[in-house]
Amino acid sequence: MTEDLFEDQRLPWQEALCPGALVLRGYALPHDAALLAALDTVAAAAPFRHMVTPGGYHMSVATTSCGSYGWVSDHTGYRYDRLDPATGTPWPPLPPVFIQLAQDAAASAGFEGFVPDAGLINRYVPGARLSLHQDRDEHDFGAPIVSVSLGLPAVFLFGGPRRTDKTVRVPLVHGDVVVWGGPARLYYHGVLPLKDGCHPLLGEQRINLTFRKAG
Ligand code: MD6
Ligand code: FE
Repeated sequence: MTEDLFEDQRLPWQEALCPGALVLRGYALPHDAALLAALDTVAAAAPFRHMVTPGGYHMSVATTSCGSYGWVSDHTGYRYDRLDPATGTPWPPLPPVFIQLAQDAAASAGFEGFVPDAGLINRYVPGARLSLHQDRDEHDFGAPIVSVSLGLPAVFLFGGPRRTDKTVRVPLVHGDVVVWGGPARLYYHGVLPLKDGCHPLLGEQRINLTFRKAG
């Protein structure tokens, strides 16, 4: 009966970070090949680039977007825009596999009826990091965010409503999904510098997909 010992550790496995924030371990694993194929299509139309922060720094993370709205940063600030500033054309559409995964993951976490209109894609190479921030450029904080980790593992820093709140370290690996909303929607979070490594599917990089309702 050894199976029973591990009954509650089979994937997918849910871990609550706090009310409103949930890690769905391995949730995206069955779809990783389809997600990566769709990612290639998006990145071919809207290439990854290192956005400039309002403070004038280039982000170590490279970004692109898909959907009706893309996330943009420049010297004037952060915003969502219907056009990709690199091409002057609309962002490529959200691939159906992205929409389905985002809806299903949100529903599993208790957020029924989530329909993303923005997919922000972050690419990390070893050393790249994301400093502590809130996601507050979206119009409707009632909608959750669904975040999918692919490739190299990373340590997600998860804090509270104030920048100075204590943070916990959450290791995220290929296939993990974080759903984030309700009372945690505006909590500070970030990603520690990515460690060296080589992932069998993605090589020396981590990809994070975040699905939002921006408009
Ligand atoms: C990342 N994620 O994991 C960065 N934001 O690469 C985020 O900044 C994030 O994972 C809001 C909700 C979930 C997230
Ligand atoms: Fe964020």
